[in-house]
Amino acid sequence: MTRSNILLLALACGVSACGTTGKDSAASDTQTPAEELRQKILDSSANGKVLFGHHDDPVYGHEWAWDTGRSDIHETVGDYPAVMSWDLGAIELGKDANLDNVPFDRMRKEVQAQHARGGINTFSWHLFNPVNGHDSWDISDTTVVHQMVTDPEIMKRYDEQLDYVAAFFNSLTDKSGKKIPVIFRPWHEHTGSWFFWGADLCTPEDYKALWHHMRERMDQAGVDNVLWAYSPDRIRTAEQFYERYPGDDYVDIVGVDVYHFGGTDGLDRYREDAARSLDIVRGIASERGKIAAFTETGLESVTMPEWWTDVLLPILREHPVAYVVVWRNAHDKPTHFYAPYKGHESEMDFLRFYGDSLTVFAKGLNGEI
Ligand code: BMA
Repeated sequence: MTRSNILLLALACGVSACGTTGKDSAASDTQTPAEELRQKILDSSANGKVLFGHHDDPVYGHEWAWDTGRSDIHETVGDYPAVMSWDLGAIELGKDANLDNVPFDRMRKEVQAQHARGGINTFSWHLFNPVNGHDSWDISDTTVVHQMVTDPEIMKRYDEQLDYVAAFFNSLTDKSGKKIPVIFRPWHEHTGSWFFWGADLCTPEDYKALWHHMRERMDQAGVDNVLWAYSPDRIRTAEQFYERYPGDDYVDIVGVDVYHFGGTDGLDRYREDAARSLDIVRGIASERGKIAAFTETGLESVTMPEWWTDVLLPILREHPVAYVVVWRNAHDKPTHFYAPYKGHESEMDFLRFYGDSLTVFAKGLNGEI
């Protein structure tokens, strides 16, 4: 464990997490499911470990889809990711499957399986907006968020959307009927302007109101199994991070999304942006008693065969956070993948990444929380 990790843990315990959740895991009887998950992640981070995550890992991968028991990561290293990432987009329309066609029933089963193997689940939400029904990437109407937090009719529709999300989280139970704790990371990458909730699309006040309203509605619906993650796209300063921060009462995890674009040419920029962004969230996490995370990253098609140990691992070693998530391996877009698969040219390097003492996959997390 590095000195900065020890400091991080000491501050985290001093400020809130250990203060509200009991001094150690022995107090788990009195913890809510979310508090148990928080403690589990803090313990792992205090041990100097970084949990590895992958989006939609066990439901499809590079050139396969919907089989059960498959996973590109498992087929590469013989282990599942410690963190499974999912997306709820389209649940708000009452659909049976999300925007990438993952059935919600299947997602629930995989969340239960991941929980049973000791792993963690995190959710993003690429929703269809409640104003004109267009997808998250439609930025043609700059009034959507404002309407969602001020127009009574649109607010009612937003509430109905939130009720679908709440019902899903409430339906996540283990075999004994106990709620499964998960991470929810709504309104992500809002420092960019490619989603309808992005920086140029709404004011900081309206953005924060989205969060506040969401949280009230979820609390009213009895959702007590969620850790809330706030995750801008790459950031330059702490001020930029705080500009739209909904407040300590609304956030458990402070993260950041930074992708590696442009292969070798974009390497320096990626290293600099990732290092700076991670240091900002690490500093904020330690000041405020939050968990720090690398909530999304990756190099599309993993075009550098040693990307895992040459690029990502050194970043994680020098700027450690609780977990890192790489995006999906699409089954229907041959170049849209961020993790290796059996036979990919970065497979051997990913095995080294897997074997490094810094990284943790599902087998490194023992049993149910
Ligand atoms: C994006 C891409 C899209 C996908 C969306 C939600 O980054 O992977 O193809 O629909 O995420 O998962």
